[in-house]
Amino acid sequence: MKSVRIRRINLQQKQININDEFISSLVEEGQPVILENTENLDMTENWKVENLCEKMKDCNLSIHKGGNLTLDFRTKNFEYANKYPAGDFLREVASGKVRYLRSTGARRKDLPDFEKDYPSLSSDLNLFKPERTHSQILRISPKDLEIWLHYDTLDNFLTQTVGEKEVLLFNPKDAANLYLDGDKSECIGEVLKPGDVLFIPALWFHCTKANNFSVSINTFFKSLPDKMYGKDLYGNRDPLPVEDAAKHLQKAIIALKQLPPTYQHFYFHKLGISAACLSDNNNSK
Ligand code: AKG
Repeated sequence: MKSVRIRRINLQQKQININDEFISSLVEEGQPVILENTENLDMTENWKVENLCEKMKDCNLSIHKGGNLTLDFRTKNFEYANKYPAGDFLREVASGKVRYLRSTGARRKDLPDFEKDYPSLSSDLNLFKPERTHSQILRISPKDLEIWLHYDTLDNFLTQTVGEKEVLLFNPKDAANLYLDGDKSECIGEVLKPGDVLFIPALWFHCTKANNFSVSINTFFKSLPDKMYGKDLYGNRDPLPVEDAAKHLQKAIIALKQLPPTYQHFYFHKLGISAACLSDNNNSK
């Protein structure tokens, strides 16, 4: 398996301000990058568990609760618990219990908005917010908690504020053979330290493991034209043109299924080949 070192950009050394122009250049490049030496994002001292308990004392949380540190969305080896007092949650996380916060909005249908939902925390940080931010999500995990491999359809900044977190990333090009062909898979494993910000381009598969008590905030933002996004609470709904294409594809499959198996096989293959040609053309532009 080919392992590639992820690029790190030291913001202070390079005198870079994170602004929308810089963000557009990252999106254009389409590669994961760690931004390090960011100002005022390392909360190791300010957000010790007892400080967090005080700052979040009025919060009731919707959390993931389970018995296995490897959370798996497909087998749902956890349950959701609502109205969980933040103090109980934080102390349980600190003692290593399987609890995980992926913050939700004020009401179930609201998008998470870290600044609005947790003002006592957000006022401590100098967290940048891209102009086209979709949602900002607070994530708190115990030591050794692993999050399943997945991709999101929005671009993302994952900001590490307390503790270390390992992140494994896979290029979307490897989607078809992530598990099968190690030779062709590109694997990028990295450790995020407090103050690091990882840019995860849309569609890059990622999974994480907290090395210790960990607090992160992730910011989903949009980079396709607005009209391509549907209503989406979690940042993982396919762009509308993809949903449209899927409907056409479904129609194509129904049409081809009228034919005898030999014809079906031949024409599925033939249409598959033309789809591959189309993507080659796109790549060479
Ligand atoms: C994301 O930012 O999309 C993640 O999946 C982060 C999960 C985590 O670090 O807890």
